[in-house]
Amino acid sequence: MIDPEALELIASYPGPRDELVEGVIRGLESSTLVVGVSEVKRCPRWRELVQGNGGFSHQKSPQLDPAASNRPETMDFSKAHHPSFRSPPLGSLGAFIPSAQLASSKSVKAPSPSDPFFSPEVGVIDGERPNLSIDKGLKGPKIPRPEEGGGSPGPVHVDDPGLEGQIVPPWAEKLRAPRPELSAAGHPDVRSSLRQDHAPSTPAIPSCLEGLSDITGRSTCVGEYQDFIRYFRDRYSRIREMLSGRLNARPIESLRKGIAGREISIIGMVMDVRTSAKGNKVVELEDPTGMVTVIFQKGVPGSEETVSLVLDEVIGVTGTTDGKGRFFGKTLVRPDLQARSLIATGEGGALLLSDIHVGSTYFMEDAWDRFIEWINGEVDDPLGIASKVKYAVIAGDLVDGIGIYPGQEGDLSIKDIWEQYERAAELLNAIPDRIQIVLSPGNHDVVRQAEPQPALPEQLRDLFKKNVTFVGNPAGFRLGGVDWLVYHGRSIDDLVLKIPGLSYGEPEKAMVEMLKRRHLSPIYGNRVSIAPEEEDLLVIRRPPAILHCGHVHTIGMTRYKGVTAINSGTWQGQTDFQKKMNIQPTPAIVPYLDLSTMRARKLIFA
Ligand code: D5M
Ligand code: FE
Ligand code: ZN
Repeated sequence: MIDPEALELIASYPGPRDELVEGVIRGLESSTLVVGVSEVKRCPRWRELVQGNGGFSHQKSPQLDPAASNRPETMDFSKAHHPSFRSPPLGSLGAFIPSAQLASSKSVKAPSPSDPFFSPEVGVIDGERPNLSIDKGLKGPKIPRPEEGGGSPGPVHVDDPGLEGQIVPPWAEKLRAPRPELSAAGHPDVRSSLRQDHAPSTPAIPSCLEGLSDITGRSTCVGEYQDFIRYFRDRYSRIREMLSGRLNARPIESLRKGIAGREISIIGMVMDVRTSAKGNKVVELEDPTGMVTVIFQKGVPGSEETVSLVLDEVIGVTGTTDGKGRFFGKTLVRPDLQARSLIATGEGGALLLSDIHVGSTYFMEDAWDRFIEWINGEVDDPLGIASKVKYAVIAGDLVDGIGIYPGQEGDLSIKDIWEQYERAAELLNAIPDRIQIVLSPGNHDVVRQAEPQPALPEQLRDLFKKNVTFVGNPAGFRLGGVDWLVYHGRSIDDLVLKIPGLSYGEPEKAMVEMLKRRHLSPIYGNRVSIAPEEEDLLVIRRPPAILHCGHVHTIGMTRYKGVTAINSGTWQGQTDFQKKMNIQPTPAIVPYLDLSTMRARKLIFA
């Protein structure tokens, strides 16, 4: 991340700015999160030219242009913005291909410095995926890529019409584990991404959760180009498998003249979608054997489905080919779930939480205290819900983190990442021991940003009581007799942007779109950085009984084909940024799910 003032400073540099940027990056400590003014000013290039005290004797010092700082032009910061671009990986983590090499074989769009959500990832091709068929030497046409109020006593209960139908005991003991060194080697480095999971500090967790599926301790990718091909093929073949029960599809390379006019089916990944001048949808579809242009003519029954097509989703299409590389689509088939009223029921009550953002000045501590009083049975609870709660699942963003977006320091009441987790542990440890807590990370937590994310590192786990189980993001597991799929939900930002009819106010609709596509983050290369692991853990293999997300800070519940989909909102009040963006969070409302009936309620502590 770069401090805007540092960026201005760089923009005002009278010499070759790319050289300054390189110099600044070379001088960075591996633990640097934000490049600030001091990092720029201590660069020899800066000192030489601006302060005039030397550094590189081979260069003459031109005069400082007094107008330079007002120059409106922007500089190309794309390479320098990649923290790993110039610096070798830390430790002996094996082969590592910086994105420069990826860039040589494929056009790589480096993250824009103006995107506050830029995740400093290693080897993630941003905005473009490799062709599925790349190593077969098949060249398809070159396709450009487009791009509620309560208070004491007890919570207010609101039945949610979508599915059916608002509170600390003093610390028995303050948990003060010895504080580990915050070094690049031992501390979970939020800048490192693909390599972090290799660190011995994040071993697989001996979990008490049945059937746990997550990346923790299993990451193998190093971000090589071939990793990406393998990753997309895995995505393709898993979803193809789901579709092949509904379609008898042929490989795209077999669409020759001889079969022109006959109705046939294909299964491919969406490489491009555009609307032609005549209003037809033109979709470039790719499978491991080749690529074809699919045309869905306007007004043809079923063509409405095509408005929600997104890049990189895997679909089936039935239609006819002209044998010359064009395919006229009649039906679009998604790997959607089979209709069912309910996947399963279990036992006990569960609280769904997310986006607590401990350490943020906006964290709603009073509301959290009410929640804690309630769950500990210290206030009136007419429906007796508190005593029925056996589980609490947290879908990410436990803390606000540090260096997540420029200027975040001003929004932090706790500026030290370790202290944020200490405080978060205090808050969670006030939940009674009888409640099993499952904790999955989000983009504000101190694990790699690329998804799938591993569970919190071991040093942090020690802060929490034994009733907390740590899982990755996403994580599939069995709890209370039913299958859960927990995913923080960063892809909702992309889905809301790309699918007409979706909004931040109704995050459950975006979750339904995930289920229809059997993928938690179908669009590759926008907000979500995906690590090209051997298996695509973001594929929704078996329909879960519960899909639980967070991230967008708005509560939402629905049932879709038997799956209970819940977004658990937040505990963070509206931030200045969200005010500017007109994002209206619904803080301090907790979804309670009775697993024996799958009926949900909103408990309001705001
Ligand atoms: O994300 C909370 C929500 O707010 C999520 O929908 C993204 C949005 N958000 C928050 N900060 C930003 C910035 N700086 N740019 C764009 N969108 C943003 P969370 O993960 O809790 O920060
Ligand atoms: Fe959040
Ligand atoms: Zn988030």
